[in-house]
Amino acid sequence: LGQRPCVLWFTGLSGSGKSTIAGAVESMLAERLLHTYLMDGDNVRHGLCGDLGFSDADRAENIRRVGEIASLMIDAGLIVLTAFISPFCSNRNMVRARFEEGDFIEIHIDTPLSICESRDSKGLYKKARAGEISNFTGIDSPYEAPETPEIHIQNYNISVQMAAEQVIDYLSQNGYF
Ligand code: GGZ
Repeated sequence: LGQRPCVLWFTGLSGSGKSTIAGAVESMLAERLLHTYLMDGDNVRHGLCGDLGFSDADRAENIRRVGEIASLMIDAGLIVLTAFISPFCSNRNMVRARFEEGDFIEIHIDTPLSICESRDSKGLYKKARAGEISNFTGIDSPYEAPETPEIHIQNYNISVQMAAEQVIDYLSQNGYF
């Protein structure tokens, strides 16, 4: 296959750009004829994790299941991209421990809360501020930023293209393709 399977684990606030950047990375990998799969809330939280909400325990279980599926997809030879808030260091580190060294690549999409909140594409921050949604990450539920992610992207005043290229550069420099 000319590719080393791995999971690209995107973490960051709602509205930080995780899914958008992961989608752009996936397109760039596809141009190189690499085999990928992208998991995010849109294709996981309705089916596989349709029974889960946003309590700390439910988020932990969401992340655990995504990690297990990603592990199976690595066995199938894929480059897996996951885009979940995954707000807790302990949950992310639990997933990391499931993988061989180098198979788990943590990518922090670091966007200031004020920017995420000003985008508010789904109006969820507004609802959270109004108390209509509880346990909303960044408002009344914590986000624990990774201390030593493999890739740290400050997603502020840069294009999606530039953010995605940081991931592509990391993969090519470290021999994943
Ligand atoms: C955070 C919530 C919440 C609460 C609904 N807190 O911007 P979105 O809409 O598309 O992304 C958010 C998504 C987060 O799901 P994850 O599976 O990524 O979360 S976790 O990793 O913590 O399990 C948001 C929407 O779901 N959403 N309620 N209370 N985000």
